Amino acid sequence: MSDQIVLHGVGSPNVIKVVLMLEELGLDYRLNFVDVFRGGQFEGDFLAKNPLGKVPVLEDPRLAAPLAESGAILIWLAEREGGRFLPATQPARAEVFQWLMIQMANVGPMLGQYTHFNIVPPDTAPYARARYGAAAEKLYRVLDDRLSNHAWLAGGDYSIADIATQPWAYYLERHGFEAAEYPALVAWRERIQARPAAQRVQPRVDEAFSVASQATRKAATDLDLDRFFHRTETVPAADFSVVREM
Ligand SMILES: N[C@@H](CCC(=O)N[C@@H](CS)C(=O)NCC(=O)O)C(=O)O
Repeated sequence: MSDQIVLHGVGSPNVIKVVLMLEELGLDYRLNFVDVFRGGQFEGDFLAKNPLGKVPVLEDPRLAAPLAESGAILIWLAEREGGRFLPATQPARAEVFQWLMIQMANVGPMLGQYTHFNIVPPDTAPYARARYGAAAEKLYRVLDDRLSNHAWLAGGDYSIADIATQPWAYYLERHGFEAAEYPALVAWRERIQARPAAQRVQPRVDEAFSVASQATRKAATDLDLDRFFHRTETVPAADFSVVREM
């Protein structure tokens, strides 16, 4: 392992949150593109780093082994750097973990599913689309309510809970919701985006992932896309060709 931190990923929110954290901490790191649309996450080399076959994965010379799961990576980096963006004492620490886990267990999975069922043709799974749409709406509302009377998700200070959730907040409009109806969520999202560290994220992500990602998306075969979406023989066929143009 080299002595530089390496973050394996693509330009997705679960990866971007770690890039934001690395920038906030001012750490030296390199981004490595994993070709998820062509099955790079299922290759032996990558599965040895994360048996779940998902990005992000962090390789850090100070770790005994590659580390997967973006929430675990944020906690590791916070503690590695002496507790930055994570209070050392309770009960403030518990509140950060609560909002971090709301992101990991709810915001990410539910918004991710809604994104998926928005991509497939509408008649493929109307029930699933409605179900995850309702879940997404509830979560955007919970976040907006919380942020309407707290500057930061966990209350006191900007923390890894905010860092984990902010990249997901950009799905609000993409999911068809009116930004004006979620003013506190939008103001908080933009407040983070204005931070110098956040300003450095997109250029790094674009340089490392965007061109490569678009190229592999376009080149992905139907079989590649089936594997990416974990489609099985029991799931009805869908036309995923729209993904090539994303
Ligand atoms: N809970 C995981 C989720 C990671 C995840 O879903 N990663 C996606 C990209 S955002 C991925 O690797 N997808 C490829 C696949 O599932 O095959 C985390 O937060 O790190």
